[in-house]
Amino acid sequence: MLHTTANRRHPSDPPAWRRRAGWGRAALACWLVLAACLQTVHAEDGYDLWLRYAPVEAEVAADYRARLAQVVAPATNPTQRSARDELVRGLGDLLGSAPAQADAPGGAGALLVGTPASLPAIRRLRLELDSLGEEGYLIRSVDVGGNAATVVAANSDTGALYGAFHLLRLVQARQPIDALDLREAPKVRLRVLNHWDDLDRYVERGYSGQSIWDWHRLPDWLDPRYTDYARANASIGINGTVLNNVNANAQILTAPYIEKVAALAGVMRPYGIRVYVSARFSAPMEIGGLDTADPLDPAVRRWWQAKADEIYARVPDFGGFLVKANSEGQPGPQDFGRTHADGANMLAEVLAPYGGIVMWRAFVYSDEEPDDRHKQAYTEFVPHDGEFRDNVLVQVKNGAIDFQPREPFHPLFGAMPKTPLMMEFQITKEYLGFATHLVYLGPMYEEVLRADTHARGAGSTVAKVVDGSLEGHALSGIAGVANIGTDRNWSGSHFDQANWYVFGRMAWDPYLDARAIADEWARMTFTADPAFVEPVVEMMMTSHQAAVDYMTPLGLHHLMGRGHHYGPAPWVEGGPRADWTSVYFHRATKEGIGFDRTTSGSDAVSQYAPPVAEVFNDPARVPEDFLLWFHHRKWNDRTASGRAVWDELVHRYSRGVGQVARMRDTWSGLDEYVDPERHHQVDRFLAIQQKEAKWWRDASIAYFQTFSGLPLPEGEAPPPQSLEYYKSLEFPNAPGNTQ
Ligand code: GCW
Repeated sequence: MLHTTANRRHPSDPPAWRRRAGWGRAALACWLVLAACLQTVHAEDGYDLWLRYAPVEAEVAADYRARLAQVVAPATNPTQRSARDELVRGLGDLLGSAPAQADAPGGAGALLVGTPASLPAIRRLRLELDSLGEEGYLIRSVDVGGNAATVVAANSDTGALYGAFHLLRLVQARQPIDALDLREAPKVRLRVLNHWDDLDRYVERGYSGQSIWDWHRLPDWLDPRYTDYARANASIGINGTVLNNVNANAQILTAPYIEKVAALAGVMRPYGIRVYVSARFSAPMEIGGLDTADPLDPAVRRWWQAKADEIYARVPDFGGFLVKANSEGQPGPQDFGRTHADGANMLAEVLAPYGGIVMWRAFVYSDEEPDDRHKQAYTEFVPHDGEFRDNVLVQVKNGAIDFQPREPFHPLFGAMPKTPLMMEFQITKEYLGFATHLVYLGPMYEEVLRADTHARGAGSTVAKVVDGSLEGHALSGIAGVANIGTDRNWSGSHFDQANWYVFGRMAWDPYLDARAIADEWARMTFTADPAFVEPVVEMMMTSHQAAVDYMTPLGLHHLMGRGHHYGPAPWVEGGPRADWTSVYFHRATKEGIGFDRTTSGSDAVSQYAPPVAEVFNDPARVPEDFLLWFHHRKWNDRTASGRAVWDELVHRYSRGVGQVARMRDTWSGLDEYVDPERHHQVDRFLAIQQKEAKWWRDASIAYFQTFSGLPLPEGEAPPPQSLEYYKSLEFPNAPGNTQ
């Protein structure tokens, strides 16, 4: 429940962003006004993310100040210092004056933060902490010597740091803190960002500037941004980062780069974050002078062992390797006649003594086998279930094709019970409008995590596969391809910060609710005023379906421009491989449209457990969002709405465009709650999105109509340009393309 006073607002009050800054409130002390003035000098540029710590309304600030008057938190090591500094800074900014700091609680309103080992006052409370594990924490309202106090307790300093961020979140979201009894422990062990960042600072599929890693100036120059990156990640529980692109450069494994990696590890360590690198499988040949990278060759194994020893000598808590092997031209064990298991196990063996792990990607598809690309990862990996060492995770994209706007869950989930499967989500929006389209990914992540694999009967959700609970794996992980760059707002757009945020929150707990996360994010990032939060959350929650509708409705997929993936290009055909064309995926003819993956088609459905396969195989039962993913339908076949396939397709394209228009309206009516800088940019980006949504609709309809030969349903506007016009558009400099 919210503090009721927090959001009370009189129509004649100044706008929320001004009130927050303290303008015009005569009751405030002079120094506060001064501080507020200074604050307005610094434009809102999004740099502070959800850690903005904007002042809470004066009427509630007093309550919070009374309850959090004094921070009692040891600071004898860097992690403890991070927690204490964050609390002092956060509470100070939120509540208008920094809390007192003390070694032991005294008087009312003490906030105890630490572990039984770090703080005697916590030890004396005899809290039950065992079940919280290494990284969990509890937050509780307690009585200390007859005074009301709050305790944030954990078994480790990192757990206490996570608890400190949680407490700040409560204040930021204006939650009551007088009767707290919260226990939190992450459900997934490895919560990792994957940066597709090259060593020259180019970011593959990056839409927010250059790589934040300034490799050239490392290790001597540590950009303060690295610390803010670590803080932001720790605040949502992310505990690992893979620094470089999976299309890896072996240079990262050379001595000078290991020094640079070590420097970054030093910044991340106090925040509970381990660093990992993407390893190029052929590195022993490229930088080691060997003439093979065969994983069973003793010299190759010795080379990797020496490399692991070298890395751990510099980075004792190094996380391990991420590997993209035998995929899209990357080298791998198959080049030497070996299997994925041979390759992964060789690396796992050299890391095991140090506690390192291997994240081996299952995003593979062969150029020799012209089988439905949907099926290839399953075909290649399932036979190796049980062969991987116990410090290997197989990292599987959420769907079988490639981060499309919407995909059914990957059939590998539930199909490799003996292997921990790590989820790979994409946070950067390669196929979802880059950074300009407002698309909140929470509903998409939620849909995949809640999907039922039926691997062990009903209720075997993807979340249970991923968190290890379905098969009892201790090792578990979720990875997200980062959307972070040098742009001042980190993610290229203000609303893409929400995707970084929701990724972290769901990696911590894959059962969380996308709407609830949007709500807490909006409160922290903009304002807790419900008149703002409610419409914004609604807009965020509808945004994913809107994008699916205007780009790839009814289960269509992979129709973006070749290479850069910007804009509609359902006409793409020819070139080096069939499955790099759009026509391969939509299969439109005069008769109908869609990829037949039923038992009478490519039979990809049979890779799912029977109850799932039956549903996907049946055009009357398959969720309509996946109709053309699994079925080739005639243009005049009826859909659930009663409309013919052609009419439904057009209807959905237009529905998506209409939804973006509503999002724009919503946002433009919220200017009084948001600072002008951020409001303006979101407004302009929504205008771009609306233009591009319409482009998607028009170009797609113009193209598919050449097959269906059918008129547009009544009331539908024809595309304003010819198909030739849409086909003629070229974007050689679209961002993020592979170099
Ligand atoms: O989605 C595709 C991207 C590639 C990427 C690949 C992968 C890093 O277009 O840019 O390469 O997936 O996931 O390996």
